[in-house]
Amino acid sequence: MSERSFLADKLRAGQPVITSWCLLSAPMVPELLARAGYEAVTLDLQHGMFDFDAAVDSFALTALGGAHRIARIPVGDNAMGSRLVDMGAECIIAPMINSRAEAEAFARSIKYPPAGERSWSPYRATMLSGQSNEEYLENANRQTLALAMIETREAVEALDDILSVPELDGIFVGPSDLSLSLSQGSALDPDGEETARICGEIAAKTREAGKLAGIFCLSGEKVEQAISQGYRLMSHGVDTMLLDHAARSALDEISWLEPSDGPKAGY
Ligand code: 3PY
Ligand code: MG
Repeated sequence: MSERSFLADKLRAGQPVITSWCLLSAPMVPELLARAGYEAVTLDLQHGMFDFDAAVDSFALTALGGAHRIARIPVGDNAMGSRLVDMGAECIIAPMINSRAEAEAFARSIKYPPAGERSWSPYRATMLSGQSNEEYLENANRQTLALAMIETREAVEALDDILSVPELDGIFVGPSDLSLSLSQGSALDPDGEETARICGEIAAKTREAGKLAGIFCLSGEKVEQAISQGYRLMSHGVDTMLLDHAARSALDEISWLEPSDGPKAGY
């Protein structure tokens, strides 16, 4: 991928994009995932182990590997979103957005005036995207995506309001938290029928509103289902799970070894 290829353009053109998902803070992991063929890499600063320095290095190596740069910020940490777009993130995913006010505050934190209040100094983003200051200023609000996570009953009920925020580019569904919220904490069922039905409705409303829809998936089957529902940005492949799976498969080749009965990496 050239420096001049932008995630926002692909998603707005309706192209499906698969992102791997990183919890480990070793910056070479995103590079390896990019080189292995993931078109985008998401650094998870909500549930992952990243500090800011590791995220900065990880974006640089993601770019070296030729993939698009996405980050999920901690809950309510809009200041972190602003810092990460300065460091070259092309898309920020904000978890647990439950109202129009939260969606608006988040989206405005990563858009320059008049759309928002992002403060100027994208010296790393310009380098990684191959743009001058002037080009970056002209393009940043369009090229830098703000996606609000829909992952509670409250958010589903407020979806029309959330989608009415002009500065918000789209949504990203968290099916695990959504299933927990829908069942009032009694069932973690990201792949359940009810969760899938609601995910379908969320995608339909989002597309009707002319916004982008993304969703967290853990399998190829879920990615296919998501695409058929209208989603275009799908996660697939969490670094810890990929490593766990690869290590077990590698050891399987040694015929005299007993397979490990240790707990598998989950999510
Ligand atoms: C969820 O499924 O709740 C997520 O946030 C995925 O990371
Ligand atoms: Mg979640």
